[in-house]
Amino acid sequence: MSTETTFRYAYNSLAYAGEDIGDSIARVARLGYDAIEIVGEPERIDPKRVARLTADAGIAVSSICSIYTADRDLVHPDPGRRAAAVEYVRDLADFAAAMGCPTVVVHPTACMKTAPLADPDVEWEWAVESIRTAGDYAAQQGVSFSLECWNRYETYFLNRLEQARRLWTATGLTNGGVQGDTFHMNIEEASIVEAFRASAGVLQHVHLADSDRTAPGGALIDFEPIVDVLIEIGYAGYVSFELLPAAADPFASGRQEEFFDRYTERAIRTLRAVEEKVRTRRALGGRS
Ligand code: LER
Ligand code: MN
Repeated sequence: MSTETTFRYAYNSLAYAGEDIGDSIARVARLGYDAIEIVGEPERIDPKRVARLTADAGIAVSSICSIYTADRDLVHPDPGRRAAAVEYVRDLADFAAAMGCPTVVVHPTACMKTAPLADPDVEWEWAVESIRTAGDYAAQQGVSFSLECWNRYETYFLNRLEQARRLWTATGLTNGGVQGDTFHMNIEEASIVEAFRASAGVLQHVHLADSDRTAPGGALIDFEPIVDVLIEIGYAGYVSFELLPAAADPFASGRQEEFFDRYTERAIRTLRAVEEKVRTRRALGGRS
């Protein structure tokens, strides 16, 4: 019987607003994580320093949490603004490559843009074109994309994984796939488990948070069936905790003390216990 823990855990440093990245890396390493997710702001964060500090701490960079502000809209009707957004995502591919990071999170629109500015079919074609252009460049840097779905209060474009799979297929890209975030999935999917199951083979990245976006174990989501299906589909990417204080706009949620030591410790402790329980049950031939 094997109860070996094989998930690789990461913590998204977005929650550590205002902190020096050196302190964030030290915390994540000290609390037993395999990796840290880095905020996608190449002008503010020095990738060479992150590469050095993570190597010294014995952890990896799992992913880039891209920050899709209004001026980073891959489906904006203004071609100049679309091109600027593509440029941002290409810069993130360079940023990731400089840290040996495998994955850049991609979403077609600005966060908090909740209605289209053009015909939805035309926007879809712009999304395909923008993501393909940036994705071809990322492939040359050895970087993959994960198309993340967000809830309806943050976007009208890609709320459910089946939509992300369709868009991913339309791009024709092979460097990456789709991404589920349990906070968003809990609002939008009929079944989180079925959405992950249907994404077998194309699931590039996972964000975990409880229903209130705090550390798993404190609110409504049952993580056992989620862990079970991730094991069932052979998910081999990072399990990254994206925990944020309550706010409509996730990028304006600010800094709250529990998200530092307290939730960083609780998240990995809770998920490791769930993972061990599920793996043990599966090894004994039990069902969820
Ligand atoms: C980003 O990973 C995310 O989940 C969105 O809520 C935008 O921050
Ligand atoms: Mn997320």
